[in-house]
Amino acid sequence: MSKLPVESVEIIERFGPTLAYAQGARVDTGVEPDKIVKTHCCFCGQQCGIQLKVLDNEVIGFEPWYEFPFNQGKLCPKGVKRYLQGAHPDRLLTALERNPSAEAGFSPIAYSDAIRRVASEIERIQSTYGRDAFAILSGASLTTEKTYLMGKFAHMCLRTSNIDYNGRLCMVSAAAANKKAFGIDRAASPWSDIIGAEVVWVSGSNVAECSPITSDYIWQAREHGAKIVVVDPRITPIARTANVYLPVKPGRDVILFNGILNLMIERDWLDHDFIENYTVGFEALAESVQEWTPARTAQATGIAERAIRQAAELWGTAKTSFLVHARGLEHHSHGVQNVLGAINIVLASGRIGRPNCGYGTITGQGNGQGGREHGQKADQLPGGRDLGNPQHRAEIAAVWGMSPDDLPMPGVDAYEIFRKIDRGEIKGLLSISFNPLVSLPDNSFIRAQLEKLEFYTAIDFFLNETAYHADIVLPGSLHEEDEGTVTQVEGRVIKINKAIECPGDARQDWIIIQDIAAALKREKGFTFHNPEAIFDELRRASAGGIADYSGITYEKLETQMGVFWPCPSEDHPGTPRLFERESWNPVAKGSGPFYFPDGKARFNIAAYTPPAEEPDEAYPLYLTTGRVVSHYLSGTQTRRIGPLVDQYPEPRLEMHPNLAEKLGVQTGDMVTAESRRGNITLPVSVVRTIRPDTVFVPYHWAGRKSINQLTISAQDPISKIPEYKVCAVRVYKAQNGEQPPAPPVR
Ligand SMILES: Nc1nc2c(c(=O)[nH]1)N[C@H]1C(S)=C(S)[C@@H](COP(=O)(O)OP(=O)(O)OC[C@H]3O[C@@H](n4cnc5c(=O)[nH]c(N)nc54)[C@H](O)[C@@H]3O)O[C@H]1N2
Ligand SMILES: Nc1nc2c(c(=O)[nH]1)N[C@H]1C(S)=C(S)[C@@H](COP(=O)(O)OP(=O)(O)OC[C@H]3O[C@@H](n4cnc5c(=O)[nH]c(N)nc54)[C@H](O)[C@@H]3O)O[C@H]1N2
Ligand code: SF4
Ligand SMILES: [Mo]
Repeated sequence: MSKLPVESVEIIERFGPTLAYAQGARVDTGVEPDKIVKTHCCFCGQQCGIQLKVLDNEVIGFEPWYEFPFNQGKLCPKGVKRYLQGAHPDRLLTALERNPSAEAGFSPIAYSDAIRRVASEIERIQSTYGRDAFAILSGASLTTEKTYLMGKFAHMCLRTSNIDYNGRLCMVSAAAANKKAFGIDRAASPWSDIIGAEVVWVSGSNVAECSPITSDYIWQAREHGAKIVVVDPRITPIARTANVYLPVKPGRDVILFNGILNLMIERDWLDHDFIENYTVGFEALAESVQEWTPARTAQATGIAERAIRQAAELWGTAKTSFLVHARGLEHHSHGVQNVLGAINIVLASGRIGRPNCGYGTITGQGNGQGGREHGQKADQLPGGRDLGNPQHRAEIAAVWGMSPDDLPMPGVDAYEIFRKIDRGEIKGLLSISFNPLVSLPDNSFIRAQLEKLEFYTAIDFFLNETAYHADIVLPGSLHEEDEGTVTQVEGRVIKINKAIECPGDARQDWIIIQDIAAALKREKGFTFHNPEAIFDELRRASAGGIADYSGITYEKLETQMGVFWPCPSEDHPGTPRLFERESWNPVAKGSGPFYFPDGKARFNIAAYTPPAEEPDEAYPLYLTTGRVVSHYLSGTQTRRIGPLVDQYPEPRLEMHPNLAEKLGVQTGDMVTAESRRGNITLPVSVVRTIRPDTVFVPYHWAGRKSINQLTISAQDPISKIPEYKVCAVRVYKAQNGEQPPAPPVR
């Protein structure tokens, strides 16, 4: 059964006009709503509280929710405009089946027929090629209930090893490093600790555009006199107000942290008591950073030695501090080492686990935190347990009422799933809340693999670019069409409330998954009647694990406006600040507050390895990629919200005036950027806010506007995160403003 080739690019051109605007939406004109629903934003990991105004089963606007403690009514442009997406004409209202001709696209099909077809293809593929030949790609925009159900569906219903999720592209470097250093993967401190910190250190995070409410916390700190240090190859909005800005050469952060630690040791800016009593491994680390003298650090990072010394002194002498980082540190083939470097300077300072001191990665996806805890990760079981650990397998098998021997062994990461398709080991795929054709690096490889699948089904509320390649598309639910929980950036579990019913034949995602299980006649364990029932099982499954939710109830979430995990019993208040000496800790038997048997944190030697691809004569510039404030991820949602499209209609390439002069281009000119994998032609934006050896392009667009045509599929050996933040390119003025042909699909 071979797949009909469908070129995404052509489809985008055909469907072009409807992609851009949410014309159908009723705009808030002060009409009295039927009801107002307190819930949270559907986009980033800040999960701002918002009140949705609902009229006739349509979200028509919003009101600020001032009482919700995290954002206190504040919202960014995406949160303000999110309500426009629901009424978009592209909203999937029926299941779709691919027509037998590539020209004709899809036709609506009855929901029950679509489910039957999915089940029979799963059955056929698993019985012909083995259980692991059917893979699942899941997402961290889903509620925690759904992510739990996806893990259970893969491991218990399909018994396939091959499930992974889009958090693999996101916070896994931080997760791996946090587990190595602290034994737990969660922000160490609530954001309220930022406000009273003397120094706030921000590495690789464009907070003003990507975690706007976090910038508000940093501004409040500054108003209280805090000094701000920002490390980024670009002078992002937060960097413009920093006391010390360090314009690091892409891929060198670990060197910088090692250089800072070298100075902390030399000047004795260390908390000896903390290091001795609550950590292990400092001596070996101290020896390893000897080589990173200020002069060598400056030379390797491209930062002036004076600025490095200033930053070290601010950090070293502070009494309270908060260090945050995001993907600029983590999206590297040595992302875990970068994060370990950051954690080392925090531990050496001893400023963690007490008021006004803290550390955390800024979670990206809406449920980036909850979505990485309960079993949709390739090697994971609920409660942050390990699929490879016999005791953990037995614990979860007991909750699920199955034999541990029937649980599959750990599978592979999301990119490796595509390599397995290439090798013919995976023949079928179900994806939910993931758009890999836009979001994975070197995406012409991904397109080729989608064409090799014998069967592919996607669950989404829009026909995203990956779903163009599906055989069956199932209409899932928007955030406001379902209830459940998510865990936001600080580790606070919160409640998402349903505002409207799914339109047409669309269904809540968890119902779709249970319908597939029933059609497979494997419904045991998949007969939940509502998200709360799933949550109650999740609570039991998480009990005794590191990510312990057992004491959290929907009622508690509503009345307390969120509960921080771990929360091991119903009378437990939750744990806003980790690593306080008196904090509850199921693992530590020793005297320390960290999540290892001896209670001590681990220093880890953080080694420098260069990025997988460095500039050379043929490709002399660094390309780094990321985001802009008005678009979200692969753009499936925000490219359909008119006012956000108007703010930033298409990708632009940022370059420094010195480079622009060398290339003979000005703002607005079309340039072509080329890597060893692909090319893109787009307008240039000449800015003084970027290193002259680096160009930046946001990644929210598809087809020939996707910068992931150029990025490299190199991955961190531990976390398997792709190296989105560094590859080598050449850039030149586009001939007659035209785009060269795309390289042939490999
Ligand atoms: N507007 C908006 N907000 C979002 C999202 C979105 O798509 N749009 N997505 C959400 C998600 S899932 C995520 S993961 C977060 C991402 O949030 P961020 O990580 O803050 O955003 P990015 O733009 O990916 O990258 C951050 C910064 O890293 C810098 N950088 C590049 N290379 C390096 C390097 O080698 N070292 C250092 N120190 N910095 C480097 C870039 O210049 C950029 O300013 O945002 C979340 N919020
Ligand atoms: N070049 C480059 N590439 C990157 C990055 C970068 O910095 N540079 N960043 C990476 C990062 S950090 C991330 S997180 C990834 C994100 O990449 P993806 O996860 O692929 O991006 P999304 O746009 O979130 O795609 C999710 C899909 O889920 C759908 N969806 C959202 N909510 C729900 C829901 O509740 N139910 C269902 N059924 N569907 C839902 C949306 O409509 C969308 O089609 O991109 C990565 N790609
Ligand atoms: S900061 Fe994030 S959660 Fe808050 S409104 Fe903006 S996109 Fe939504
Ligand atoms: Mo992300």
